[in-house]
Amino acid sequence: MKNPFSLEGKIALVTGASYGIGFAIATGYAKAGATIVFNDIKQELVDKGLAAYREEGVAAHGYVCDVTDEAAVNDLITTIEKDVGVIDILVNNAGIIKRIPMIDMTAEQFRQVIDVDLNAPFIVSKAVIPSMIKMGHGKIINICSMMSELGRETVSAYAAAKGGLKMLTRNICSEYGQFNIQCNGLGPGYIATPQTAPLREKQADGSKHPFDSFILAKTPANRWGESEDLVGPAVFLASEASDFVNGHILYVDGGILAYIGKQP
Ligand code: NAP
Ligand code: GCO
Repeated sequence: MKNPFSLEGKIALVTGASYGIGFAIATGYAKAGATIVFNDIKQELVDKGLAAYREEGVAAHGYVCDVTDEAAVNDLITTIEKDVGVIDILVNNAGIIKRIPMIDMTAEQFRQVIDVDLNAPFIVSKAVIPSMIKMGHGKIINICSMMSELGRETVSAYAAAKGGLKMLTRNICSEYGQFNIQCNGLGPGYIATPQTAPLREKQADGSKHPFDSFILAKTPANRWGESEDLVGPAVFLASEASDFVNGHILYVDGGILAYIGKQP
């Protein structure tokens, strides 16, 4: 029986994947047999990413592209199709967060987060779907969040974007499932990456950051996630093993969404 989790012969584009969650997912895809393509917003990051992939034995293809720029994204997809081949798997991973109380956040700051975290997945998905339709298959995985389901102080723009990304995921499923395109979300819990580093910084007296203790109390696994915790679920959603899974948000959160939290 063919391994249903194999990605042999597939081309995967992971956006914003020079490091962090995107890098871990792309590396896992390479180990499952896929050819890896990634982009980042700066050449120096792409170069660092290429070196990091080489250290993992992965001969990745890296491109500079701001995912919020539709013309640049369309050029990127055309270039990838010429240089590497048609994209079978898209992971909309690139993302930013601004932690600012809503009434102190400017409309421009709000728009910047929506632009990267919601508009860009629309732009990149729109650019790859026509070729997926021609191929007769495709996988789109949107990196959602606990904030696709929950709010918290200071992350209004991010939660609005990630909530919208959940529904964009379901709508791509609804509109393109008939072409054998599966679009699902992957919802990480709290993962130790540069994006959450400010929430884990040791205090001046050497004690844990209060948010660090808070997340441990909210997580049955009693630990922060690692990017590697996401690789298996991401391979599943990119593989033939999930061909009848569509419009689903797969939360990889150590149990946070199921748990009221440890009594202080
Ligand atoms: P990260 O460490 O901040 O990495 C984000 C990546 O996206 C960086 O490489 C960044 O490049 C890139 N990026 C940002 N804006 C871009 C743009 N306009 N065009 C192209 N690339 C861009 O974040 P992460 O923790 O790995 O998170 C990756 C994804 O997972 C994000 O969508 C995030 O919202 C989501 N997520 C994270 C967690 C967590 O706990 N870490 C949990 C749930 C969901 P630059 O360095 O140049 O900005
Ligand atoms: C925050 C964190 C979260 C995580 C992630 C949780 O400030 O609350 O950054 O938003 O990044 O999205 O799933």
